[in-house]
Amino acid sequence: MKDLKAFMDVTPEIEEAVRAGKPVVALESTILSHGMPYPENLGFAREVERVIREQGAVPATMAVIDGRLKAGLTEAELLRMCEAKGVLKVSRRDLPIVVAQKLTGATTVATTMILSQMAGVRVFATGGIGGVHRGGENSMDISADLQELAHTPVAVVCAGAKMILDIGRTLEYLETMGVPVLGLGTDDFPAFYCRKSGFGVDYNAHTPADVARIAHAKWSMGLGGGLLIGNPVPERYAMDFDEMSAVIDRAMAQAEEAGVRGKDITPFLLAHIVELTGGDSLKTNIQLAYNNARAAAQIAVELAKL
Ligand code: PSU
Ligand code: MN
Repeated sequence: MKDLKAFMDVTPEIEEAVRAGKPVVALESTILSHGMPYPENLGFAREVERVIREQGAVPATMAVIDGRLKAGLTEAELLRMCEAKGVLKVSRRDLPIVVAQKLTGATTVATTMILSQMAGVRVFATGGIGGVHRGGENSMDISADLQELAHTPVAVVCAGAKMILDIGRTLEYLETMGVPVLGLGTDDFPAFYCRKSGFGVDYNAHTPADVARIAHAKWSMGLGGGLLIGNPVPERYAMDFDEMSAVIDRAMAQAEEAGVRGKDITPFLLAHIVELTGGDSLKTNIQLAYNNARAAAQIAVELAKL
């Protein structure tokens, strides 16, 4: 990456781990600033880092603070992301603006992948990815996350995609862009709150070691680009598919009524889904993200051996 030091601050711990080839796991900050309410997000932000350390990997939460790209946040910076006052949602197209204007923003999956590549981090844990929105064939609302997965060499562990998206078209798009979609111990691409979406993955990679070997093969051959790993929410935290479908339909009707568009759609829907489920969806969201952090750390540990 060009002139990394001019734009990015990597904590000494992360820099040292990357240099030594030790396992590091990236985390996004949009899930904090625009995906979960305060103060639950702060408890989550701390715990998810602990979960990664427990597996023997180093967490690297990404963000843009006063125009500086950050890999690894201080406690004060984490708090700032969680309070989310004036914190923008930063995808690829927003990055030059927040940097040049010295603004503060939370990184989406796409931007977290970019910052991961800059910092030399190859594995990233999130909750759900962006994708082709329902009605995307008309609105052309397709998250930049999908293009990033096509081009940026990071393995992204997620719990699938929410039913606010058109999961079938999201998977078709990923196929077109040449992104391997793996299940971690599952044949089904998960649907975030639920373990199954009704759509299959390309390949059931049964263990973190399998995922690491596949990622290593992809990058060793010079194929570049990312991989998407679907890791289903643990059974005891999973929600009922039909119930969640109804909730999501209602949230989408509310968005339509409020005339919400573009980058504000996802945060709007996430907040309304939490409200409509009386907070149950937040508990599931938090647990699936821990589950992904654990799996991502195990993949990073395996990758470090290759
Ligand atoms: N989906 C979720 N939770 C999230 C997001 C998506 O279930 O928090 C966030 C992620 O940061 C993702 C972004 O990268 O929203 C996608 O936004 P958009 O569709 O505007 O690209
Ligand atoms: Mn969009």
